[in-house]
Amino acid sequence: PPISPMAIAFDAERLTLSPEGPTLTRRMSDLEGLFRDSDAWAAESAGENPVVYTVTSSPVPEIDRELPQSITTIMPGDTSGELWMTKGHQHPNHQGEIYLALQGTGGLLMFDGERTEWIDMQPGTIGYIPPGWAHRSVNTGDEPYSFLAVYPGGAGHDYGWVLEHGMGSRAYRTAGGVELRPYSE
Ligand code: S6P
Ligand code: ZN
Repeated sequence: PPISPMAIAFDAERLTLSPEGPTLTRRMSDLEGLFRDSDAWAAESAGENPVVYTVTSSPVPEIDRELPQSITTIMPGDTSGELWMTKGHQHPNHQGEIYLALQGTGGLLMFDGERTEWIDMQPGTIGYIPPGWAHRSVNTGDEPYSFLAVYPGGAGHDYGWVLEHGMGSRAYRTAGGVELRPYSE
């Protein structure tokens, strides 16, 4: 059954939602096949296996015609220079999505299979993901990077698409900030 109208309390400092739905924790070992340096990834996974990001959801369910929200927090770090990031996914039935940066600094990397786009994200930036663009978030700073996502409940998550097609570019830490390099370099 559809859910009722509701207020969700958002704590802008602690970045919590109340009431809240499920929280997801992705550790390094959950990011197999995504970092360029697979040996470094394997060593970090077998070692400390750090938390790379968490996703806290609102209680709005991920079903067609609903409009759920979530807050993703990516820890600062890099694996052989490649900045810590989300797995990235494509929406199987090509629906759009909105991100609002809340804390820290990051980037929104998008790939439609041919073209790559990058949006610098800092608190207050709204990043728009058009239908058909795979999307990955990256922490470019040295503190946690958090953003709010609002997305169609029926959009789904195709993670295999990124394993098959890549993301067009990879984001690396440099002295001056971030550098994008071709996916296979
Ligand atoms: C959902 C939305 C976000 C991501 C989250 C984690 O459509 O884009 O809530 O799920 O940032 O990223 P990923 O790639 O592991 O799902
Ligand atoms: Zn998405």
